[in-house]
Amino acid sequence: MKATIILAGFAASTASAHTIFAQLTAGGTTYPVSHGIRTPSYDGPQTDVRSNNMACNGPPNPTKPSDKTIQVIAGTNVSAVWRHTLESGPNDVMDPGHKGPVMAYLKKVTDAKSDKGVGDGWFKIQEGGYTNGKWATNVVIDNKGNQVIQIPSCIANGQYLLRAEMVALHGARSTNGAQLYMECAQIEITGGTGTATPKTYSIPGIYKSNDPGLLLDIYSLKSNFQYIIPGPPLFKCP
Ligand SMILES: [Cu+2]
Repeated sequence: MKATIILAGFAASTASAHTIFAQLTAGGTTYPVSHGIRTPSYDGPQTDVRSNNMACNGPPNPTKPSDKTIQVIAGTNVSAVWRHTLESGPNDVMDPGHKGPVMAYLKKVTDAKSDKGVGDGWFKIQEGGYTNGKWATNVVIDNKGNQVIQIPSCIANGQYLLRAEMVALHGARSTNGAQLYMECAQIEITGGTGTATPKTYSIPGIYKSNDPGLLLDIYSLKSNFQYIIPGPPLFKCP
């Protein structure tokens, strides 16, 4: 009886409350929904970490291109703003039962508006996992959907894709049960010193379906549990 109730709860939350990186705040401006971001009209996850759609989302979620690029100053904080749907407000970010890590990546590109993002070139610039009993997704939900990301001061100027990602682990006890949500924003970074050359990684390729951070039962955590955030190490300016 108890199991039936729990399963019914999962079904309800997975059907109704996924999430989308819908808009970007940079330089004190919150740009309109879908401005400079390839947003989908449906908020479903990607679940196959080997798929090219891991880079900037895609089928079965229909994503739309944007002809905008957002100016970002190196060394400043931007916010990826997450919403349940493209019409949702700050109190409807994602079902709080969607618990997991939060990450952000950059890729330097020639043309941010057309680059598909698939393949090498990515480096991780922000991450949150499980700290003091709280998942990073819940930190974003409690922060009205704002994922705060510091753009490194030491990277080169130019066009980049900014890939923001939230992962929900409620179904992650089985392979490919983790739900990964990501969109790519098209940005132009200025003010960077260009003194660092980050080591880069391929998407797909950064995750494996059996990564300890993607294949685990979050409902039976030991008291000394240490979550291992998936993906490459965090890039930091020297
Ligand atoms: Cu969901």
